[in-house]
Amino acid sequence: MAIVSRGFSGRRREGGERLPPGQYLVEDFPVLSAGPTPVVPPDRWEFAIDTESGQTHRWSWRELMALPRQRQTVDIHCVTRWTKLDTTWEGVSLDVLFEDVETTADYALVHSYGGYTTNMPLDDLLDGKAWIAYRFDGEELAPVHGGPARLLVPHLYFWKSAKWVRGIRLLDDDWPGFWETAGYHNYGDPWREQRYEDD
Ligand SMILES: Nc1nc2c(c(=O)[nH]1)N[C@H]1C(S)=C(S)[C@@H](COP(=O)(O)O)O[C@H]1N2
Ligand SMILES: [Mo]
Repeated sequence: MAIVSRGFSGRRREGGERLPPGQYLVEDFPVLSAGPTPVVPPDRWEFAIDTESGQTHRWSWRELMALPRQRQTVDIHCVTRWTKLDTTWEGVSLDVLFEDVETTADYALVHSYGGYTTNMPLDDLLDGKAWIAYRFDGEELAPVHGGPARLLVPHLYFWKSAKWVRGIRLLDDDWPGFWETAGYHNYGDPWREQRYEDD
C-alpha cells in the first residue's frame, strides 16, 4: 500500500508527466464562461449547503472570511485541452464547511450565481480535494475567474470548478449539471481523459 504525503504527491509527476493525455500547457489564464459574469457584492453574497434531509447550513461573506484558510498550489486542466501548472490559490477547504453537516448523501450538485451547475460524488469534495477559493496568485479572485469565490476541484476537469459558487445541494441520486447534461462526461477525470459521456 502506498502512503502518499502532501509534499510527495506534489512531486509525483515530474516534467511532461504532469500533463494529462491530450492536453497542452498554457502560461496565461484563459477565461471560459457559458454566460455573462454575475455581479455579486460581498455584502449580498452567501454560500449554502443543503442536505438531503432538508437542513441548510449558510455562511455570509464575513463568516467565510473568519474560517481557517489554506494556500495551495495545483495544476488545472480544462477539457478544451489547456493545462496550467502551479496555480496558487487561497480559500477554505470544503472539509471545514462540512464539519457540522450531517449527511449520508453520495452526490453533490454545485450551483452558482448566474445559474451554472455541475455535479460530482460528494467524496470528491472531501479529504483535502476541494476548496472555496477567493484569492488567486496572491490577489483577490477576479470576477471573470469566479470572484468573489469559486469552487476549486483541481483533480477533475476545470468545468467542475464552478465560478461564482453559491451552494451545494446534497443528493441521494446523482443529478447531472450544465455541461454534464450537454454531453460531457459525468465524472471528468483528466488522467483517464473522460471528456465526453462515452469516454
Ligand atoms: N459559473 C460558472 N462556472 C464555470 C464555468 C461557467 O461557465 N460558469 N465554466 C467552467 C469551465 S468550462 C472552465 S474551463 C472553468 C474556467 O475557469 P476560468 O474562466 O477561470 O479559466 O470554469 C468552469 N466554471
Ligand atoms: Mo472548460
